[in-house]
Amino acid sequence: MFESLSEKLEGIFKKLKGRGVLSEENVNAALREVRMALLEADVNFKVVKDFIEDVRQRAVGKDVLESITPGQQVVKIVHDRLVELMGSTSASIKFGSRIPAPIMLVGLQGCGKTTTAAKLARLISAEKRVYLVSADVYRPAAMEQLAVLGRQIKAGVFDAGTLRDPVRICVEAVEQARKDGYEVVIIDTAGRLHIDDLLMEELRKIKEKVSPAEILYVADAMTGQDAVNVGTKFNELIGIDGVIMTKMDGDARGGAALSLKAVVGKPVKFVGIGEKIDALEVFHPERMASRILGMGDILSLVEKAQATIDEKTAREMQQSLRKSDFSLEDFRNQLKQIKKMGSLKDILGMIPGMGKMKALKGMEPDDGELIKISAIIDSMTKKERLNYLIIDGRRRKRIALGSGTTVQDVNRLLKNYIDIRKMMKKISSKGGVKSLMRNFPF
Ligand SMILES: Nc1nc2c(ncn2[C@@H]2O[C@H](COP(=O)(O)OP(=O)(O)O)[C@@H](O)[C@H]2O)c(=O)[nH]1
Ligand SMILES: [Mg+2]
Repeated sequence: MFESLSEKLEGIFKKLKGRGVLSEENVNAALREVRMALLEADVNFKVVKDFIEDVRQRAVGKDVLESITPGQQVVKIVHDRLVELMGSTSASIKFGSRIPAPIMLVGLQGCGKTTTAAKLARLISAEKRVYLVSADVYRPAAMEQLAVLGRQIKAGVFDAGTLRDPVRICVEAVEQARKDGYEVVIIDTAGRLHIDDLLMEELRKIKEKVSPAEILYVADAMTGQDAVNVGTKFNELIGIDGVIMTKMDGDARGGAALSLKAVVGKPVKFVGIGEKIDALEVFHPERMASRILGMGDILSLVEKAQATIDEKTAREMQQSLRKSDFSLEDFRNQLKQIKKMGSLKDILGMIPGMGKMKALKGMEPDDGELIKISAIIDSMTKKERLNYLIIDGRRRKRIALGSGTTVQDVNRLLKNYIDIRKMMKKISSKGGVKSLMRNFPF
C-alpha cells in the first residue's frame, strides 16, 4: 500500500531534513518533487494543486524557515495536511438506534462488494450479531457466493428462496433478521460494469424501503481516478455515507484513497488488503499518513497483534521488541508469532524505521524457511543463542552440519538477526517504542 509514493517522499524529505537552513527556494523545490510524486501516485490533479499550495503557504513562513529544525517542520506540515486530506479521524460505522441496522453496500461489478460484505460481517461480528443478504439476482451464483462466505464466518445468511425482486428480498431479509434477533443486516447489492439508470433506480428503491443506517460505496483502488468519478456519481444519485477501498494490496498507486474525501466529501472507512476473509482494516488517516511518510505504524502493529494473538502475548512481544538484549531465542519466537499475524514485510513496515531497512526487504520467511531458521537456532548451544558474538567460523560450520543447512544459511540468518537487533537497540535506547513514535521523525 502506497509503497512507491512512500519511497519517493522519504527520499525527498531526507534531503530536506538534512539541511540546517532552508530557503524559500529549497521548500519550493521540494514541493515540486512532492507534487510529481503525488501525481504519479494517481492523486486527483486538483487535489494535488490545492494540497501543494496549502503546504507552501504554511511552510514558507518565518516561523518555519527560521526555526532550529526547518526541514522537520516542513515534513510535519505535509504530514498534518495528509491527515486532513484523508479525513482527520477514522470514521466508524454509525449503526443508529434502529435494530437491526441495515448497512447497504453499493458499487460497480467486480469492485469487491460480495467479498467485502463478508469481511465486514466478520469485523462487526466481534461486537454484534450480523446477518447477510444478497440482492444480486442477476449474476448466477452471486447469492451462493455470499452464502459460502457467510458460512465461513458463521454469520446468518438470508435464503431468498424463489424471490426474484431485489427490493422484496431486502425488505424480507431485514424482517427475518429482526425476528431472529440480529443487530446488523449487511446488504450486498448487484453491480454493473458502468453506472446505468436501471441499477440506480433499483438501489434507490432499496434505500427507500429499507432506510439503511449507512450506505457504503465499495471502490476498487486498482481503477484509480475512475473509482473517484464513480463515487461522485453514486453520491449524487443515491447518497453515500462512506467508502470502503478494496484491493489496496495490489499495485494500486493509492491515489484514489487520497482523493476521495476531498473530491466526494465522504471518508474512507475501511480498506481491503487481500482476498482472504480477514483482509479488511479500519482506515486510520493519522496512521496512514505516518505510513506514507515512512514513520511506521506501531499502533496498527499492536492492534494487529492483539487481534491475532491474545493481549498478554502481544504485550510480551512488545516488551521483547524493546528489550536491548534481544537474543537469538527471542528472534525465533518473534518470527513464529509474526508468522501467525500475516506477512512479515507488512508487519515490519509498520515499525518505525523498519520500512527503510533494505536488508529486510527480501526477508519474508515462508513456512519452509521458518523451519530452517528454527533448525539453525536449535542447533546452537544455549551460550551461542544468548551471545551471538562467540559464533565464529568453526561454530558456524558445526551449526550448519547439525541443522542440515549450509554455512551460507547460517551467515544469512545471523546477518538478519544482527540487523534487526540494531533496530531493537535503537528503539529501546530512546526509551521505548512510544517515545520513539513521539519523537520520530520530528
Ligand atoms: N487482492 C484483493 N482482491 C480483492 C479484494 N476485495 C475483493 N477482491 C477480489 O475481487 C474479485 C471480485 O470480488 P467480488 O466480491 O465478487 O466483487 P463484486 O462483483 O463487487 O461482488 C474477487 O476475485 C475478490 O477475491 C481485496 O481487497 N484485495
Ligand atoms: Mg457480488
